[in-house]
Amino acid sequence: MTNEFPQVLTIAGSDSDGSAGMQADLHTFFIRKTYGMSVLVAAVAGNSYGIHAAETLPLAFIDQQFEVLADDFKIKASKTGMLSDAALIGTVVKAYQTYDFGPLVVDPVITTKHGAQLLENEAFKALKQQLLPLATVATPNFFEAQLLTGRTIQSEADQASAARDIQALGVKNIIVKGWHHQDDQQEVADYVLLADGSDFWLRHSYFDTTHINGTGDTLSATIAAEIAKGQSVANAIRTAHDVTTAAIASEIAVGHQFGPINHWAAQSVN
Ligand code: PXL
Repeated sequence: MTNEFPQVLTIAGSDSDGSAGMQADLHTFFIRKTYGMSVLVAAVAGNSYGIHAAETLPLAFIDQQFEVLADDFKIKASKTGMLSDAALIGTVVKAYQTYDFGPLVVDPVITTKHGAQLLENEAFKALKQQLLPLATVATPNFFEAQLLTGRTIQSEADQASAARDIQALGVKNIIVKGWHHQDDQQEVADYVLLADGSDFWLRHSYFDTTHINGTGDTLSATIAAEIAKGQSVANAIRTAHDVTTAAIASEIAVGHQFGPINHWAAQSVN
Protein backbone atom coordinates (compact mmCIF):
# COMPACT_ATOMS: atom_id res chain seq x y z
CA MET A 1 0.00 0.00 0.00
CA THR A 2 1.27 3.47 -0.74
CA ASN A 3 0.90 6.28 1.76
CA GLU A 4 -0.68 8.77 -0.63
CA PHE A 5 -4.24 9.34 0.65
CA PRO A 6 -4.44 13.07 1.53
CA GLN A 7 -3.42 13.33 5.16
CA VAL A 8 -3.90 16.53 7.11
CA LEU A 9 -2.99 17.51 10.64
CA THR A 10 -4.59 19.75 13.22
CA ILE A 11 -2.51 21.03 16.12
CA ALA A 12 -5.26 22.08 18.48
CA GLY A 13 -7.17 21.78 21.72
CA SER A 14 -10.13 19.53 22.40
CA ASP A 15 -13.43 21.25 23.13
CA SER A 16 -15.52 18.82 25.17
CA ASP A 17 -18.80 19.94 23.60
CA GLY A 18 -17.59 19.01 20.11
CA SER A 19 -18.46 22.37 18.60
CA ALA A 20 -15.02 23.91 18.11
CA GLY A 21 -11.30 23.21 18.29
CA MET A 22 -10.04 19.78 17.36
CA GLN A 23 -13.52 18.27 17.04
CA ALA A 24 -14.64 20.87 14.49
CA ASP A 25 -11.36 20.39 12.60
CA LEU A 26 -11.85 16.62 12.40
CA HIS A 27 -15.47 16.96 11.27
CA THR A 28 -14.21 19.28 8.56
CA PHE A 29 -11.36 17.02 7.41
CA PHE A 30 -13.92 14.20 7.17
CA ILE A 31 -16.43 16.09 4.99
CA ARG A 32 -13.55 17.29 2.75
CA LYS A 33 -12.59 13.61 2.19
CA THR A 34 -9.17 13.92 3.76
CA TYR A 35 -7.70 11.77 6.52
CA GLY A 36 -7.45 13.87 9.68
CA MET A 37 -4.77 13.52 12.33
CA SER A 38 -4.46 15.52 15.51
CA VAL A 39 -1.75 16.65 17.87
CA LEU A 40 -3.66 17.41 21.05
CA VAL A 41 -2.10 20.35 22.90
CA ALA A 42 -4.84 21.25 25.38
CA ALA A 43 -8.35 20.41 26.46
CA VAL A 44 -11.15 22.67 27.56
CA ALA A 45 -14.22 21.87 29.60
CA GLY A 46 -16.75 23.64 27.43
CA ASN A 47 -20.44 23.58 26.74
CA SER A 48 -22.76 25.86 24.83
CA TYR A 49 -22.59 28.44 27.66
CA GLY A 50 -18.81 28.84 27.40
CA ILE A 51 -15.41 27.53 28.44
CA HIS A 52 -15.28 26.63 32.13
CA ALA A 53 -11.74 25.25 32.54
CA ALA A 54 -8.68 24.54 30.40
CA GLU A 55 -5.56 22.42 30.74
CA THR A 56 -2.44 22.25 28.57
CA LEU A 57 -0.81 18.87 27.95
CA PRO A 58 2.82 18.30 29.01
CA LEU A 59 5.17 19.72 26.36
CA ALA A 60 7.24 16.52 26.15
CA PHE A 61 4.09 14.55 25.35
CA ILE A 62 3.14 17.07 22.66
CA ASP A 63 6.64 16.63 21.19
CA GLN A 64 6.18 12.89 21.15
CA GLN A 65 2.94 13.14 19.22
CA PHE A 66 4.74 15.13 16.51
CA GLU A 67 7.62 12.67 16.45
CA VAL A 68 5.51 9.53 15.98
CA LEU A 69 3.40 11.13 13.26
CA ALA A 70 6.51 12.25 11.39
CA ASP A 71 7.91 8.72 11.63
CA ASP A 72 5.03 7.14 9.79
CA PHE A 73 2.77 9.43 7.79
CA LYS A 74 2.93 11.75 4.81
CA ILE A 75 1.11 14.81 6.10
CA LYS A 76 0.45 17.22 3.22
CA ALA A 77 -0.82 20.25 5.17
CA SER A 78 -1.41 21.29 8.77
CA LYS A 79 -3.27 23.87 10.78
CA THR A 80 -3.00 25.34 14.23
CA GLY A 81 -5.88 26.28 16.50
CA MET A 82 -5.91 27.75 19.99
CA LEU A 83 -2.35 27.84 21.39
CA SER A 84 -2.73 29.69 24.63
CA ASP A 85 0.75 30.07 26.10
CA ALA A 86 4.20 31.05 24.84
CA ALA A 87 5.94 27.78 25.80
CA LEU A 88 3.32 25.82 23.88
CA ILE A 89 3.76 28.01 20.81
CA GLY A 90 7.54 27.50 21.10
CA THR A 91 7.06 23.72 21.14
CA VAL A 92 4.82 23.80 18.06
CA VAL A 93 7.20 26.12 16.18
CA LYS A 94 10.17 23.85 16.92
CA ALA A 95 8.31 20.72 15.78
CA TYR A 96 7.13 22.42 12.64
CA GLN A 97 10.72 23.41 11.84
CA THR A 98 12.00 19.90 12.59
CA TYR A 99 9.53 17.81 10.59
CA ASP A 100 7.82 18.11 7.21
CA PHE A 101 4.10 18.62 7.86
CA GLY A 102 3.42 20.54 4.64
CA PRO A 103 2.12 24.11 4.32
CA LEU A 104 0.81 25.56 7.59
CA VAL A 105 -2.52 27.32 8.07
CA VAL A 106 -2.51 29.45 11.23
CA ASP A 107 -5.85 30.34 12.76
CA PRO A 108 -4.51 33.04 15.10
CA VAL A 109 -6.97 32.42 17.91
CA ILE A 110 -6.62 35.55 20.04
CA THR A 111 -10.20 36.62 20.65
CA THR A 112 -13.65 35.15 20.64
CA LYS A 113 -15.89 36.11 17.78
CA HIS A 114 -17.20 38.89 19.99
CA GLY A 115 -13.76 40.45 20.56
CA ALA A 116 -12.93 39.15 24.07
CA GLN A 117 -9.19 38.45 24.34
CA LEU A 118 -8.25 34.80 25.08
CA LEU A 119 -4.47 35.04 24.96
CA GLU A 120 -2.06 36.43 27.54
CA ASN A 121 0.61 38.89 26.42
CA GLU A 122 3.64 36.59 26.06
CA ALA A 123 1.62 34.16 23.99
CA PHE A 124 0.40 37.01 21.79
CA LYS A 125 4.03 38.03 21.14
CA ALA A 126 5.09 34.43 20.38
CA LEU A 127 2.19 34.02 17.98
CA LYS A 128 3.06 37.21 16.16
CA GLN A 129 6.85 36.83 16.09
CA GLN A 130 7.39 33.05 15.87
CA LEU A 131 4.31 31.27 14.53
CA LEU A 132 2.80 33.66 12.00
CA PRO A 133 6.06 33.96 9.99
CA LEU A 134 5.73 30.20 9.26
CA ALA A 135 2.19 30.52 7.91
CA THR A 136 1.31 29.79 4.31
CA VAL A 137 -2.16 31.09 5.20
CA ALA A 138 -3.40 33.04 8.24
CA THR A 139 -7.10 33.47 8.97
CA PRO A 140 -7.57 36.31 11.51
CA ASN A 141 -11.03 37.48 12.34
CA PHE A 142 -11.79 41.19 12.35
CA PHE A 143 -10.77 41.66 16.01
CA GLU A 144 -7.60 39.59 15.68
CA ALA A 145 -6.57 41.62 12.65
CA GLN A 146 -7.00 44.80 14.69
CA LEU A 147 -4.90 43.44 17.57
CA LEU A 148 -2.16 42.10 15.28
CA THR A 149 -1.81 45.42 13.45
CA GLY A 150 -2.80 48.01 16.05
CA ARG A 151 -5.25 49.39 13.49
CA THR A 152 -8.89 50.26 13.95
CA ILE A 153 -10.77 48.72 11.05
CA GLN A 154 -13.68 50.92 10.03
CA SER A 155 -13.82 50.40 6.28
CA GLU A 156 -12.96 47.88 3.59
CA ALA A 157 -9.83 49.95 2.86
CA ASP A 158 -8.77 49.54 6.51
CA GLN A 159 -9.40 45.78 6.28
CA ALA A 160 -7.15 45.56 3.20
CA SER A 161 -4.44 47.64 4.91
CA ALA A 162 -4.54 45.32 7.93
CA ALA A 163 -4.01 42.33 5.62
CA ARG A 164 -0.95 44.03 4.12
CA ASP A 165 0.44 44.72 7.61
CA ILE A 166 -0.05 41.05 8.55
CA GLN A 167 1.66 39.98 5.32
CA ALA A 168 4.62 42.14 6.41
CA LEU A 169 4.94 39.91 9.51
CA GLY A 170 5.94 37.09 7.15
CA VAL A 171 2.56 35.47 6.42
CA LYS A 172 2.26 34.54 2.74
CA ASN A 173 -1.52 34.58 2.23
CA ILE A 174 -4.19 36.11 4.45
CA ILE A 175 -7.94 36.14 4.78
CA VAL A 176 -9.16 38.90 7.10
CA LYS A 177 -12.68 37.94 8.06
CA GLY A 178 -15.26 40.68 8.11
CA TRP A 179 -17.68 41.75 10.80
CA HIS A 180 -21.29 42.88 10.65
CA HIS A 181 -20.94 46.37 12.09
CA GLN A 182 -24.62 47.14 12.52
CA ASP A 183 -27.46 44.89 13.64
CA ASP A 184 -29.29 45.48 10.37
CA GLN A 185 -26.27 44.74 8.18
CA GLN A 186 -27.10 41.99 5.70
CA GLU A 187 -23.67 41.19 4.29
CA VAL A 188 -20.23 40.31 5.63
CA ALA A 189 -17.12 40.79 3.49
CA ASP A 190 -13.90 38.79 3.91
CA TYR A 191 -10.73 40.15 2.28
CA VAL A 192 -8.14 37.82 0.74
CA LEU A 193 -4.57 38.93 0.00
CA LEU A 194 -2.37 36.39 -1.79
CA ALA A 195 1.40 35.96 -1.75
CA ASP A 196 1.77 37.48 -5.23
CA GLY A 197 -0.02 40.67 -4.12
CA SER A 198 -3.30 39.88 -5.91
CA ASP A 199 -6.47 40.14 -3.86
CA PHE A 200 -10.23 39.54 -3.86
CA TRP A 201 -13.29 39.86 -1.64
CA LEU A 202 -15.58 37.03 -0.58
CA ARG A 203 -19.04 38.19 0.45
CA HIS A 204 -21.77 36.28 2.23
CA SER A 205 -25.09 36.99 3.88
CA TYR A 206 -25.08 37.65 7.59
CA PHE A 207 -26.98 34.90 9.43
CA ASP A 208 -28.66 35.99 12.61
CA THR A 209 -27.97 32.85 14.64
CA THR A 210 -26.31 31.91 17.93
CA HIS A 211 -25.05 28.66 16.37
CA ILE A 212 -21.64 29.78 15.15
CA ASN A 213 -19.22 27.77 17.34
CA GLY A 214 -16.51 26.27 15.16
CA THR A 215 -16.74 28.76 12.32
CA GLY A 216 -13.07 29.81 12.38
CA ASP A 217 -11.90 26.25 12.95
CA THR A 218 -13.93 25.02 9.98
CA LEU A 219 -12.66 27.76 7.67
CA SER A 220 -8.99 27.12 8.49
CA ALA A 221 -9.41 23.32 8.50
CA THR A 222 -11.00 23.40 5.05
CA ILE A 223 -8.12 25.50 3.71
CA ALA A 224 -5.62 22.95 5.07
CA ALA A 225 -7.64 20.01 3.68
CA GLU A 226 -7.89 21.54 0.21
CA ILE A 227 -4.16 22.35 0.14
CA ALA A 228 -3.47 18.72 1.17
CA LYS A 229 -5.51 17.59 -1.85
CA GLY A 230 -3.40 19.78 -4.15
CA GLN A 231 -5.66 22.80 -4.60
CA SER A 232 -4.15 26.26 -5.04
CA VAL A 233 -4.29 28.51 -1.99
CA ALA A 234 -6.81 30.82 -3.71
CA ASN A 235 -9.15 27.91 -4.52
CA ALA A 236 -8.69 26.44 -1.06
CA ILE A 237 -9.80 29.74 0.47
CA ARG A 238 -12.81 30.01 -1.86
CA THR A 239 -13.91 26.47 -1.00
CA ALA A 240 -13.42 27.16 2.70
CA HIS A 241 -15.64 30.22 2.45
CA ASP A 242 -18.38 28.17 0.72
CA VAL A 243 -18.13 25.33 3.26
CA THR A 244 -18.26 27.65 6.26
CA THR A 245 -21.15 29.67 4.89
CA ALA A 246 -23.15 26.48 4.15
CA ALA A 247 -22.44 25.18 7.67
CA ILE A 248 -23.69 28.43 9.27
CA ALA A 249 -26.76 28.68 7.05
CA SER A 250 -28.60 25.73 8.54
CA GLU A 251 -28.78 25.33 12.31
CA ILE A 252 -28.83 22.09 14.26
CA ALA A 253 -30.47 21.93 17.67
CA VAL A 254 -27.55 21.16 19.98
CA GLY A 255 -27.12 22.97 23.31
CA HIS A 256 -29.04 25.75 25.01
CA GLN A 257 -26.98 28.79 24.08
CA PHE A 258 -24.06 29.13 21.61
CA GLY A 259 -24.40 26.01 19.51
CA PRO A 260 -22.33 24.42 16.76
CA ILE A 261 -22.41 25.01 13.04
CA ASN A 262 -23.71 22.19 10.87
CA HIS A 263 -21.04 20.26 9.00
CA TRP A 264 -23.58 17.92 7.36
CA ALA A 265 -25.10 20.92 5.59
CA ALA A 266 -21.71 21.65 4.04
CA GLN A 267 -21.15 18.16 2.65
CA SER A 268 -22.57 19.06 -0.76
CA VAL A 269 -20.01 21.82 -1.41
CA ASN A 270 -17.67 20.69 -4.22
O1 PXL B 1 -13.10 28.24 18.03
C1 PXL B 1 -11.97 28.54 18.74
C2 PXL B 1 -11.59 27.41 19.68
C3 PXL B 1 -10.45 26.68 19.40
N1 PXL B 1 -10.05 25.66 20.19
C4 PXL B 1 -10.74 25.32 21.30
C5 PXL B 1 -11.91 26.00 21.62
C6 PXL B 1 -12.35 27.09 20.81
C7 PXL B 1 -13.56 27.82 21.14
O2 PXL B 1 -14.32 27.48 22.02
O3 PXL B 1 -12.60 25.63 22.72
C8 PXL B 1 -10.25 24.17 22.13
